Amino acid sequence: MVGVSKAMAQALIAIRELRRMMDETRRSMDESLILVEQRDGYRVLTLNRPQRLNAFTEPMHVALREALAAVEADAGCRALLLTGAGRGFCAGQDLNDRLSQGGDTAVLGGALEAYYNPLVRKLRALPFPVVAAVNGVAAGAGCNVALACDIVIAARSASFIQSFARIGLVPDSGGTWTLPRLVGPARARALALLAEPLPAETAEAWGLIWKVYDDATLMEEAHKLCAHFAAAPTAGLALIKRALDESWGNDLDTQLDLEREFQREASLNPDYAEGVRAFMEKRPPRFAGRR
Ligand code: T3D
Repeated sequence: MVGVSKAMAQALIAIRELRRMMDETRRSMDESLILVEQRDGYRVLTLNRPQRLNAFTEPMHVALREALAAVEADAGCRALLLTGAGRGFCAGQDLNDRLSQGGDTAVLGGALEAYYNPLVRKLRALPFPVVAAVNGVAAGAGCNVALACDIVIAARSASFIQSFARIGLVPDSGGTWTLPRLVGPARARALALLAEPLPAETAEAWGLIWKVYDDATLMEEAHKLCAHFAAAPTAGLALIKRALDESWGNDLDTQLDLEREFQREASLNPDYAEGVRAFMEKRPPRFAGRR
């Protein structure tokens, strides 16, 4: 009798544990770390950990990597919009994952190799424009991931912080490459060494980002940009991205050769013929956007 009731108690505990695990799985499925929205010709990816200002965790990196792979594999996708849920864009690495219960920190480098560097490389290499709509604070790697996008627009209330120096780290996710190229060496050094927040309006005035919009209109403007790109000559835009990126490592002579080759490639795409015909016929072009 005693044996039977012990077995029943164990079974009840096992059922309760199973229920708890199922609830947890359901909850984590409901709380997608990356929200994906399909629009006509483009996709919106929203970083979704608003309670932590969308700071990166390993599961969020994995979800973002999968979402980006799906975007790239979709031949009908001609632009990408990246933004953040809640009041922040992204606060960089989640520092909760960098402090053990005993108070120790780990030696870094692994997450850059596994996640941040491939993410920046992917954003640069996607064969269509990537728009970042910076809806709030963008700090640490969150700032530099935004700056890796092709067109960065921001809410007037947003700010950009190279917060690394505040915790004894070095700007990563391309920051040491991007910053001096966008704002020049003097401003890049001050931003990286002082780690002060740069208001969105100053970021625009300095050429760190493309444009600032009132908070209430940011997303509307971001969607307008993406809708424009979704009707643009996509293959040509991909070549523009590559040509501008490759220019940093080339002298003028090499770049002129590259432009000749890219122009040849662009002219073989039907969108070029459509563009010229539409101009001659005084009508708007209808680009197929094959890539
Ligand atoms: O492998 C590697 O680690 C290398 C890769 C490194 C890449 C990096 O990004 S290193 C840099 C990491 N990021 C930071 O150092 C930024 C830390 N955050 C902040 O300095 C501030 O939160 C902000 C300036 C971004 C915003 O300030 P504020 O006052 O608007 O908001 P808050 O109250 O500080 O933050 C709101 C909540 O989000 C708060 O949680 P609570 O108190 O309400 O429970 C805060 O702790 C949390 N939060 C913000 N940023 C992070 C974070 N939690 C964990 N990690 C964060 N990065």
